[in-house]
Amino acid sequence: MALLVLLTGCDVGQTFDGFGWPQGGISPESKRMYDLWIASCIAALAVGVFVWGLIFWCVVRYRKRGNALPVQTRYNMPMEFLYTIAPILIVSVLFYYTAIVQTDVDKLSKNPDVTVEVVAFKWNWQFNYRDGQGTEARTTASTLGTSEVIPVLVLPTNRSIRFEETSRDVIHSFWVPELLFKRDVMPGKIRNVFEVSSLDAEGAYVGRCAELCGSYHAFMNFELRVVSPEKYDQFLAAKQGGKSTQDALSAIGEQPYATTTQPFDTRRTQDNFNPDDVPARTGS
Ligand SMILES: [Cu+2]
Repeated sequence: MALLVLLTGCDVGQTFDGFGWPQGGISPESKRMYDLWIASCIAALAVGVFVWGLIFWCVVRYRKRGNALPVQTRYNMPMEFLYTIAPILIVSVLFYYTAIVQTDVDKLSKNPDVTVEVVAFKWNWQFNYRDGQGTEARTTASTLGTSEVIPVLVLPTNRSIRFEETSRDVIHSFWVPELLFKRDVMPGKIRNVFEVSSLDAEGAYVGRCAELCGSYHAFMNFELRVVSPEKYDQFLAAKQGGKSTQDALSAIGEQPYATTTQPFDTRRTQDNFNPDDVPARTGS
């Protein structure tokens, strides 16, 4: 394992394109999940190479040489012991590291620097900036997405952020690919909560709904805009002063509208409602 830690320390993952895992996570949690994946792949490959080696060695070394029956090694206790114990050991080690990373990703702090309430509904998002945690806290500023304007969730770098999720109707899922993380947004009393200990790269990142929630599920995009803490404070002050999200973004020198995605044309009248000239429920 010490070897594995060393190997992941240098960037084996990058050489192999992350072994299929998305690269470029922007939170410490996403980096830890990435490292776990890379280490697991290296462990799996090490076992694989060892097993393939044994198979090819056996194929060559014990190929048929005559008609004499080869030595039979059933009930070889050391062998049986080895191939019972080895997989248990491997699974235990993988389980151990998975549990550590999972606990770390799910960890909640007592006093996160920023708390944002994520409200999902068919088919858009509302982001409420809160003055504390839980349902008792108050919303101090809010951004509501519409069919014409993609909601932009503005958050700062270098601060811990708590996401508190709630849905108005069905199950949605809050997903920003760069967090390498998504969590279901449940209706009713369930309030799913998760935290990132920081966001490490300023920029604009597309966010999506990752739970099939109805006709316009695929249109439920939003944008996460990560800015410096100073800009974030100015943004929040502007919002609290009554500015719209777009005006507040302009005020801090940011693009007022989403840059990573755009509103989709729902073509609602055309596809979902019968045009006036075609009477409903005619024909066969
Ligand atoms: Cu949804």
